[in-house]
Amino acid sequence: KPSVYAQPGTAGSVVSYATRYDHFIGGRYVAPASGLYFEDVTPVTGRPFTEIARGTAADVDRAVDAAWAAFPEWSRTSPAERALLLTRIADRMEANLELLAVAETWENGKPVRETLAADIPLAIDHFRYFAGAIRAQEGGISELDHDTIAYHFHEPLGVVGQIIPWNFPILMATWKLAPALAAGNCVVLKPAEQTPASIHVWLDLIRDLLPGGVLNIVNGFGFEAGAPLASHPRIRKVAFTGETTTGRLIMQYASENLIPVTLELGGKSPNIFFEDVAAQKDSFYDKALEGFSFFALNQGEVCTCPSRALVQKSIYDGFVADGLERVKRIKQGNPLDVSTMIGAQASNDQLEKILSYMDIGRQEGAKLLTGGERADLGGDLAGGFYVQPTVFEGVNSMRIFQEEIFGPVLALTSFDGFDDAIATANDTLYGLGAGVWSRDGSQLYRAGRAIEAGRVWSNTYHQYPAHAAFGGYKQSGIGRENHKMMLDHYQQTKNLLVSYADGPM
Ligand code: TXE
Repeated sequence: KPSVYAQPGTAGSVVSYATRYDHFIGGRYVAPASGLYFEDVTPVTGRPFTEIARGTAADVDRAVDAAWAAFPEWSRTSPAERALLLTRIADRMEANLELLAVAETWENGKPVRETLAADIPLAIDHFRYFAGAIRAQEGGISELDHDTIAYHFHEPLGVVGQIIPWNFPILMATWKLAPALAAGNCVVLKPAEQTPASIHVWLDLIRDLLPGGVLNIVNGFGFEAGAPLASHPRIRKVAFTGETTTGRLIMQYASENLIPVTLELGGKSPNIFFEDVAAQKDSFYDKALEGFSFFALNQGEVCTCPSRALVQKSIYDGFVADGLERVKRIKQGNPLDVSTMIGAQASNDQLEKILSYMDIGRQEGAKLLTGGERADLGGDLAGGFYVQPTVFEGVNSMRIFQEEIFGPVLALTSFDGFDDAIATANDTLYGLGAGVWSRDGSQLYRAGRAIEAGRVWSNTYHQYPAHAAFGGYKQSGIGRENHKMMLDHYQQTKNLLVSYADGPM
């Protein structure tokens, strides 16, 4: 394997993007009704590399029609057939791991060492997991009396709308598509306008496996293509991942049609380090320091980013000094270099948002411990969207502790004891993720139960297996993703109540 992958469009690259991507509707590429396209920019260099169809309500309409046309046949395929198809998608992806990993890195700016080891393998496993889950799913019967039976069947919802963000384009598409397709639905998916192209690279690899109309992709912007999809009167459910304020709008649209929503929204996850972590400077201590530095993973563009670190006062100075050493060792550079640990932010807008939060932190009196600037990597990367891993020390009432920054910016504070830690951890509008670090199993358990968040990692962080439920408490969302329980969000229950008796009712 190369130590640095060649840039798409240059000699030796494993990826060649098309110069233009249309919508994918009814099994083929379709030009946008508006005739308009927009530029897709790589965060690696800040330069445009392809054009994308700019979707509008007319394109969404067409995609919803195509999806309904495919639904009768698709919904009657057996679970075994659908499972086989998902497995074939997974196999195709596995055989093209480097292609997908480089495409994702070029599109999003994240390091190729992560797309190779995490994003794409997790996406592959997701298809395999839901292939197994749908095979293993069973309905139920209730015997009402000797001759009367209530059968419970799982039925697909129909055509579902899915709107995804830009922080893990292929993985977020997979999280939404695998359970929806496994359950027998047809889908209209809208990628984020910042990162549509890698999804099309994926689509080109697998599209011959799917019957036309089962999966439709309409590209475009939130208000132009996302809103017409989420508010379309002929979709039966909308699944969304993105900002909390957009989630509110999605729910409003869905309320007009009285359809279910699943929302995976923002976070401000606490990462709590109890004093016994530092009882010895051993491999566990080292693991905890790694957990401390994980706020910079994926450039901090993770809804569960451990963006608030809470360190017990008795170990604060030593632990933070060691933690900062660790942060300074995070290697920043060309995302296509396999040794790079932090790459580029996904868009210029996101870069500017992060820099403005750094100013906010300074203005509200937080103390800058490291970073705090845009990273200038020079050469070809000079125009890319790079930010230094940054740590601010302050108090939980500050805006940088309360608002989602979605960048490699850590807000660090201390706590006295258990109750103080939990109160600070829960002092947030959000409740998506959390981390707890301790050598005391009972303390971990009590903290895990007391924190108001859908996922609490104990002595680990940032693991996303397909079979662990993921989703938010409070303003971090509604419903869950991953785990076989996700099938419930894409199915409805049909009860058939049958009398087999010949006699009177
Ligand atoms: O999100 P949006 P943005 C957070 C993060 C980030 C901020 C803004 O803090 O800085 O949100 O990012 C589509 N109807 N997260 O502006 O707008 C949009 O086209 C229908 C956290 O990109 O929510 C895109 O496909 N769709 C998050 C998707 O929604 C609409 C991941 C997400 O975009 C729409 C991303 C509308 N009215 C951002 N408006 C996480 N929880 O992982 C936008 N969209």
